[in-house]
Amino acid sequence: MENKFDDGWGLWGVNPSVDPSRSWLGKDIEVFVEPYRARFEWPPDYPRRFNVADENMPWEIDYPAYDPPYYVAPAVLENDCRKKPGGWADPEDITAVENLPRESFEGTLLFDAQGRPLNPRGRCGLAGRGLLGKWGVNYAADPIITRVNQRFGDVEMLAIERKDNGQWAIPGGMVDKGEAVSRTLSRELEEETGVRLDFSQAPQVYRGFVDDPRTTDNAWIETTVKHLHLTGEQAEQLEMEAGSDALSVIWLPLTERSLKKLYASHGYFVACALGMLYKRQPELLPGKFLQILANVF
Ligand code: RP5
Repeated sequence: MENKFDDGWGLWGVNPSVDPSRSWLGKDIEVFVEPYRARFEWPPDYPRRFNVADENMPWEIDYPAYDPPYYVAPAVLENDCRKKPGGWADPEDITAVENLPRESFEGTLLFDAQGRPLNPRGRCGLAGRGLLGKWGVNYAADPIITRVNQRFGDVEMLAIERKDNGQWAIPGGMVDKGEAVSRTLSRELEEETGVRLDFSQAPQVYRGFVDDPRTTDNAWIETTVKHLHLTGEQAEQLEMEAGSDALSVIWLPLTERSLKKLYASHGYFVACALGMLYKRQPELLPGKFLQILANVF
């Protein structure tokens, strides 16, 4: 069997040598996110990551030569919740963090000798928190909204252009302290796109690690992804306006190329959401889109 990760999609259980029109339709879509961007990409203000070979990623592997740079962004230090009212970041001194989670969606967490949580996907070449506020898991929520463009027959998603790097993305964001995830999904969608939708009945696509370029050995993002597919009429009624972290908001036509260029793991999440939709209600997606899904899976 070929390496499942060759194309960067990180799909479990799909053998690309099998006729895809028969293979993925017969199986459950199991979403597994590989840490690739978390090891080989980083925002411009980060130091260069220490290069970690695949076999040295697991923390269980003894790796005495491992010497990642340490980085915490000034914005994180400035937003220390112990120093600034309403600050969104943990204190830099990890011993001052109250109720540090011992587990996450990924399971029971490991800790290093200084008590710092360790990334459940292993070493990724950078210590500290980088741009992430919380030590360990930083919870996010990702609302996927799709439609079929009535005029052209393309499947499209509601996408924002991120202010930090200009990439198209799902209009997701971080879960606030004590907030229910269905509330985060609606709140982030409205803040970033102006669109108001209820996610309490939306099917869940995924829950777990996101391959985000901000990831470090001691801070990472785990998300809950839910999907709403709208009729043409419902989509027409939405009033879109870019806000907060978005430069613009559009209905982005989904092609193999646009899916692969979405921020972090978002293209993979969107493909999985539509694959799952097709399995539930095949009549909702145009035949020409199935070729895109078949190529992805
Ligand atoms: C991504 O970061 C998650 O999937 C989510 O979409 C996003 C949250 O971060 P911000 O958009 O708040 O920066 O990896």
